[in-house]
Amino acid sequence: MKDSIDYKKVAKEIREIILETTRTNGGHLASNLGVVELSIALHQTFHSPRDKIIFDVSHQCYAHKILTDRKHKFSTLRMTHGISGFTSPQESPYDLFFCGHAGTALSSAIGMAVARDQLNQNYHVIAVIGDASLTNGLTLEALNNIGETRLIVVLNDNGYAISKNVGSIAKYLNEMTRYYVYNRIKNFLKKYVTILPGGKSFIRFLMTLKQAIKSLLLPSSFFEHYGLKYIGPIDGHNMNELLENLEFCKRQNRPVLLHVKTKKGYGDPNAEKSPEKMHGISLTSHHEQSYSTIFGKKICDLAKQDPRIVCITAAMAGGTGLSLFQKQYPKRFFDIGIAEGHGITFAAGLSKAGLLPVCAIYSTFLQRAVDNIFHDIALQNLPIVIAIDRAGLCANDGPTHHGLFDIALLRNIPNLVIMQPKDTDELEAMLEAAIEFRKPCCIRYPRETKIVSIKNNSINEKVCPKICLGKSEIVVQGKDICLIALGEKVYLALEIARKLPQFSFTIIHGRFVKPLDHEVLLECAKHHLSIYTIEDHVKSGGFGSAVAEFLIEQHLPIHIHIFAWPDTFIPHASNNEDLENMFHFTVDDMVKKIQTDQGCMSML
Ligand SMILES: Cc1ncc(C[n+]2csc(CCOP(=O)(O)OP(=O)(O)O)c2C)c(N)n1
Repeated sequence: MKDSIDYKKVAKEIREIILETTRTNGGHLASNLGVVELSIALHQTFHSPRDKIIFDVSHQCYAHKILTDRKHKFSTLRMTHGISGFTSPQESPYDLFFCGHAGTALSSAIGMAVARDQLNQNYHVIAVIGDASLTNGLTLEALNNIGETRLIVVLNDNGYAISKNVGSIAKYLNEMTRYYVYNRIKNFLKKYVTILPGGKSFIRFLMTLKQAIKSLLLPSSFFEHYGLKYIGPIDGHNMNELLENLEFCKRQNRPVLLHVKTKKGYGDPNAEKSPEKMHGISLTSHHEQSYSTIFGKKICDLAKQDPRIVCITAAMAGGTGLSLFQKQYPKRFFDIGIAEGHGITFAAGLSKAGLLPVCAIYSTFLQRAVDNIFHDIALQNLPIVIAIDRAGLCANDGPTHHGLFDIALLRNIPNLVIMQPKDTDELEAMLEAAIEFRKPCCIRYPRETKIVSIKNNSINEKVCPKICLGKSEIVVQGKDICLIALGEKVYLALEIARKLPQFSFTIIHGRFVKPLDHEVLLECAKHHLSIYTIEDHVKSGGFGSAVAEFLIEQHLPIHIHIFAWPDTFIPHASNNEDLENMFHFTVDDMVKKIQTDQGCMSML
């Protein structure tokens, strides 16, 4: 049956669908182009969903989706009510986990394989993991636990994370390509020498020498120390090699690792040439005024003045805007790989020894490092700046990528300072302040800005031009209703006030989640009937919740309402506006709520 399939044709068609869809919808292009043959071979060899194929990060699951009943829906990728850019069990029984963070595949695969054995079931468990995700701490912990569990690990080695893969494991994998030459020689001998007279016994002789030759020629296999049988490396674009080796893996009664070499972006000349740029195609292109770009430029300016400043990224130099710093200060720049926890604790060491570390990490990935922040930074009260990028909605990527939990995870940790700027000008001011505070400081800011920061248009510049620790900014002084907003939501508060001219509004930009501006909050509570807080974060444990906690202890007759995201996982969508409409989080929804509240209160 396999011989009758024109794999080249299938692969070509899949690549065309991926290219066309990512052109209009954005998404992970280069990683997906690289695993087309591998995905076809996996589905040809195994019987998913009976056999369990688990993708690490799962950003490389497009061919898998196309091959598993979602070809007709693929044009809706990452769109509102469309299919997800990651695996999603809600969407298909072929997708096992909601996944978007690196390093989870091996742990969950071991779990499933152990459960299968305990329940006396019989299916294959296959973890597909990239070379960069392999370096993740969680993966290494899982490797240490594989023992004799029967499972198959497919290592998709393209030499890249988003940028070039870093660290000793990357170097080691590179060295393993020597196996490639060895395998070629072995296969050649098997194929041609056996047909010669006496060839078979010559081969047998060679095979007895195999282990000796292997240990002489090749670096010892890292994976074999963990109990996995190492196979490869093989050419991940050669269907015969893939099918033959996956069949071999299937027959093994122990953990095996198949090392597959692929080319990121394979099949598209642009993506092959610039795999880093084409890792992800963004619809909202990274414009000059994005928070990440401004952060990158400002940190370079500050580094010019202070030679102690060093920057750390966990494999996200481009996304966080740190590429500029990397170029200007290569010796002061550290890409530590997909290792957020290590990055934070590494920063603690740098700080203790006299440097001024700035770590730029996406809100959702920082969740991995909460204990490191608690234990290694806050408890030590070390002066480190954590730039929390992508705080708030990240519409296209969905629940694994929205940055909606960082405040709740961090604001209960003593010593931390947490702030959010209302625009990119204020981000610059906050970075300067954070360096001056000499404390552990987090600055959260969103991916997208609706407000292009225009100098001289910064609201109420006179009131508090400087960022003072724990001081909010009074934008408008009124007397009926007080709106306290965090970050860009202050512009939304101004819009609410414009739509409700019958009320006199006080509008405050909170600036600090921690320490909170108790003085201003108290004044507001004393002189207004209602306080509304607005933030781009979940309600529980967020900024509004901090305001409410403080005010509840003041025993004042004040009505408080928190505008924030509900206690549920927010799905992906074409854009943030669709999600705001879906969850009634628009200006008009807030206006309506305030009108209803005030109407009710006036009847009392
Ligand atoms: C914990 C975590 N940190 C960062 C990321 C961002 N990220 C998405 S894909 C990727 C690179 C993954 O590289 P690799 O596993 O080698 O797969 P490839 O894209 O090269 O196929 C990174 C860093 C993430 N998904 N999860």
